Amino acid sequence: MDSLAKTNRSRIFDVLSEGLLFVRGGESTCVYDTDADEVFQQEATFIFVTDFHEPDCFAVLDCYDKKYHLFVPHLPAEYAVWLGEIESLESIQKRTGCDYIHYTEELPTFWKEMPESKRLLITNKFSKGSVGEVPSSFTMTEDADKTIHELRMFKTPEEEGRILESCRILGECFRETIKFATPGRYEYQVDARLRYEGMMRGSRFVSFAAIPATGKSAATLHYIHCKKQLKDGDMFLLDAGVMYKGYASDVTRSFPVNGKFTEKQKELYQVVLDSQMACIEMLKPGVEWRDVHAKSLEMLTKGLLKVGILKSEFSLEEHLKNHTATWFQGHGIGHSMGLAVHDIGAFPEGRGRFSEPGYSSLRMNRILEPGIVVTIEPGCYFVDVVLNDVKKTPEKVKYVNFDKVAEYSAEIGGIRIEDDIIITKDGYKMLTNIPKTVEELEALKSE
Ligand SMILES: [Mn+2]
Repeated sequence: MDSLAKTNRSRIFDVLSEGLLFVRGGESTCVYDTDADEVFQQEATFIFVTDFHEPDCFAVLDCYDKKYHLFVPHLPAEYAVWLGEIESLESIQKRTGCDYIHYTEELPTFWKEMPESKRLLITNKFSKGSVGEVPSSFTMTEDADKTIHELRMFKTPEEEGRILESCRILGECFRETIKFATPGRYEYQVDARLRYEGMMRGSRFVSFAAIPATGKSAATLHYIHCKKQLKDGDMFLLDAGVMYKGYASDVTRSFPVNGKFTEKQKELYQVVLDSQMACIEMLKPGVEWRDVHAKSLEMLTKGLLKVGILKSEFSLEEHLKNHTATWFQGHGIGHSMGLAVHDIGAFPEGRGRFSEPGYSSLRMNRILEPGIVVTIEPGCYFVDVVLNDVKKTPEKVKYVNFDKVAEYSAEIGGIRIEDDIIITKDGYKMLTNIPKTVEELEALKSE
């Protein structure tokens, strides 16, 4: 085991000088009301603290003495028959580097024997229900979330390494899957191909249910139904990610299933790509996340004015003031990413969600700093329910040329382009490297 969790624990000890930090691991589960085991995936914060990927465990970090206690289940003998060899406590201790190892059944005694001077118990929301019976002399807080969210936001070199590997694997998955997504296949088969390619490269899990959307399906932002057949002429939107040792990646590519962009597809694709490039270029420490989002709306407005979907009889400023671009890009510019694909810590103390129009869908409210990993994912979609509302609203309808909307939406459901990026001391570093320009995608499709 590498030093990832050890580094994280010492970061926690640097912040918390007192208290017992209790973290609950993920639980083994069965499929609904059956005895069929589900595939176990470890809980994110537990990975952060322990990097131990077995179910039904707890960790206690003794911040007074900077010691790490690991609690593992006392497995019955028959486990060995049905599920495999039971690892000895010595072996687990060696493997995890924990200072002390216990069975989970010993937790009540552990609390009871804790000296009076060490009776501050800190948990997070996820863990608090599992602390068991704690003597009344303990003080309990749920402050752990605050501390852990903030630490998880800033990636250590070890964490960056894992995310980079996750992104590298995903790049290979995308290359194979984009080639595979041809007319006649089904959306769920595209999903299957991506999972296959990931597993073959060591990614046992995806980082979220993939969005493999052909034609009109791509107008649904989190489309996961996966039932439709790919037709010649369709644009395809593939938003997917894999996990590598607990760390996520998350990429979107949009491409024609027959391998050749039409003129209209190419034009609108370029609008989204220009927006993405402009947003990426502004990434550096000190930049407000909301300003990156504002840039994407500005770029989309300019692009839609150029292709004629937004009416140029109104000025750029007037379009921006009326948020006309948000009728075509209803989501935020991206999100933080790490152990979770939408990583926690995006709203630090004193900074909540935005309420003003055009900004309420943002998944983060922070100033960028080195070590933060973000996705940049502008898009442009023709969403019937949104556009029908625009059509019915006199103060909105005047800004949009619906003949143009009809022309473009006949060939495009939606386009999104997404990459993963880490903020560095003086700018940013791309973590993903997957064909993206019209030329690159057409060349890949013709391989
Ligand atoms: Mn994303």
